[in-house]
Amino acid sequence: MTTRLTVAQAIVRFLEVQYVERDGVETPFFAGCWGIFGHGNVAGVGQALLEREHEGNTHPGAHVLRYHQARNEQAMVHASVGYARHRDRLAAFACTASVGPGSTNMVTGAALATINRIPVLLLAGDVFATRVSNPVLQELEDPTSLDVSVNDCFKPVSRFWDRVNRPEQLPLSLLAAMRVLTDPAETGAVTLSLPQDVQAEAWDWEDDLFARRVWHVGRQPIEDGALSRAAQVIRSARRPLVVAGGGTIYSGANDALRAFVEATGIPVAESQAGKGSLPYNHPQSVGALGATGTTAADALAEGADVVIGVGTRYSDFTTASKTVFANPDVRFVNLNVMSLDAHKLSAVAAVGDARRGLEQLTNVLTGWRAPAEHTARATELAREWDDIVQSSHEIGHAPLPAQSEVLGVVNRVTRPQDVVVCAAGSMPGDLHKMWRTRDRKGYHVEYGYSCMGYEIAGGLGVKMAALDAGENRDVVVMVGDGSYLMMSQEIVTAVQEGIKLIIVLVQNHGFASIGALSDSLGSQRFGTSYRYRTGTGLDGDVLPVDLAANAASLGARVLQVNGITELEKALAEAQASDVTTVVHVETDPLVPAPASPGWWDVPVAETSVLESTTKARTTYESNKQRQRSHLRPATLATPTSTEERDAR
Ligand SMILES: Cc1ncc(C[n+]2csc(CCOP(=O)(O)OP(=O)(O)O)c2C)c(N)n1
Ligand SMILES: [Mg+2]
Repeated sequence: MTTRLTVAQAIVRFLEVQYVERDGVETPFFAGCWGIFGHGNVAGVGQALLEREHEGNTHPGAHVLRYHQARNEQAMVHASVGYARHRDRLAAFACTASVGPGSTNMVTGAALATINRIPVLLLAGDVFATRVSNPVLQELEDPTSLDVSVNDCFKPVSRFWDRVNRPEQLPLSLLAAMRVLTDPAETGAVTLSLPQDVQAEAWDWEDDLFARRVWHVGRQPIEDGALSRAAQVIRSARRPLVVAGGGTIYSGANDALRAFVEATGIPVAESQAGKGSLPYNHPQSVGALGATGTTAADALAEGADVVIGVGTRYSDFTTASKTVFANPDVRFVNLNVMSLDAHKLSAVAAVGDARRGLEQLTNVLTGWRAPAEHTARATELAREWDDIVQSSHEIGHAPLPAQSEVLGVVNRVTRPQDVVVCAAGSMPGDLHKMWRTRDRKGYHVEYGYSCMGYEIAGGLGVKMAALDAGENRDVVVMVGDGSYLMMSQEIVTAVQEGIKLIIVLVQNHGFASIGALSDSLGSQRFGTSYRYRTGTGLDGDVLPVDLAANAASLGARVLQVNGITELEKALAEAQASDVTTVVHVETDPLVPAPASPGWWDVPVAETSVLESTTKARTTYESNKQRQRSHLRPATLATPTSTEERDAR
């Protein structure tokens, strides 16, 4: 049996019947389709979505791919990523865009999705396959080939990329796309490039293409050999440390992690994506690791002899650019579903699902514990850091509050299950160090791509995910003025969809983060604050921008506050309200958060006429000395005895 449909209609039908199953629970994979229409998709995928909406209206309850309108294609990919991350990658969105700029606007979103290992399906409009009308509006004309279009830009940022030039190609492309999207080790952006003529072309499709299809997300165990190598290294440890990454959370391994560390006494440090793996007040939780690390986590990493990475990709922020693991005999055991990550830092590679793998490790290590004084020291160090955090909430800076005070209030007044969302600027580092996470999904900072502009769009996706999952959570987006100016237009989408966000807009007139970085690197905060041009550069008064008025003009309710007491009142109002509310607060950009001992490798000019730069270069060179390559295979016996190591 066959059904005659266009390529676009067939895609929509197919997406509607894709399901995932994990741990026996089956759910639809696609939550809907974001789209902005132009000539590259309006009569193709656009027409197909319209037809299905019509179907849904005439047959209420029909399972149709719901369409959502966005303001910007990059933002709709961000919203999709926010959604899929909150749903632990078991549900995702498709995004349809027009040919040319509509599609290339999604490239940044694709990179963000792939780097964070979050699924999103991009249906990128492309130029005619038949080429008769060439060059079409917005077509790139490559003099060397007629087979190249701007959509080739998606190749390095997609985990699967295909161009569907003929209808017959579609079934295999769709199946390949689904396999990658639902594979936890391979997932990321998947791009199907769809020539505008092919989208509208009809074909007689085998009905089997539209059969309900379930993609099974298994829990791959660590194979026996790797498990015993991992156990052997861990048993040799006297100062072990777990580094929990995003994979711990996506796998739902939180309870398994807790059981593993409670049985072994090993403390847990967290990457940005892994924050929330353990609640902040668990006695073995030592918080953020690395360049934005807590004094507790970084001190434990410094002395660690065995580091157990769980679901982490060991970004430079996590390893403090490979300075944080300073013990010359440190060895790594990496539990990761992705072989690439499992093998990093010359580790014993334990390829497998985080939850299943932690259960196996708990089992094989039965009876073994880290020295009690090590566990006790971790608890003590974490308590010391928490005292530092508490005082940073209470500094009473005037006339403008410090950012740490703002974060303190937001953290205190939100409920454990509420989600804080952030991505770029000075807040991600401050949140990583200081946010007291009480729920496994309570902390959502996009720090794989750290993309300015993710915040509001991503937060919208998180809230949609929470609503779809029937969860009662407020989503609190923390956004700086720089990020806000880059991408705030999805406030309109939130208003349109009747979705409530709480957006805390922190006005500090420029890039506090890069300003501080620039200062520390001898670049004198050049180009990092928003100031009028004078005869000497961009160093005049602050600009007269009114972001509160801007947010109000987009349809949000806006509460403008002065100081911490008003902020607390406004947050209570926002919590009680059921509409998207922007709380606008001005802070002093020059008050730093409590310092992290971690370093971050940002190269400084080797030669310069500026004294600030040459001084910074000297510091840079001495920090470079601390960098480690971690080349020694973890399975080699350590060259020094435990006693010698302890004496160090
Ligand atoms: C799209 C993008 N461009 C540039 C950067 C580099 N960058 C990181 S933070 C930042 C400034 C952010 O400013 P703001 O949102 O006001 O936050 P603040 O630093 O003031 O806390 C810049 C330019 C980035 N991360 N993303
Ligand atoms: Mg700013």
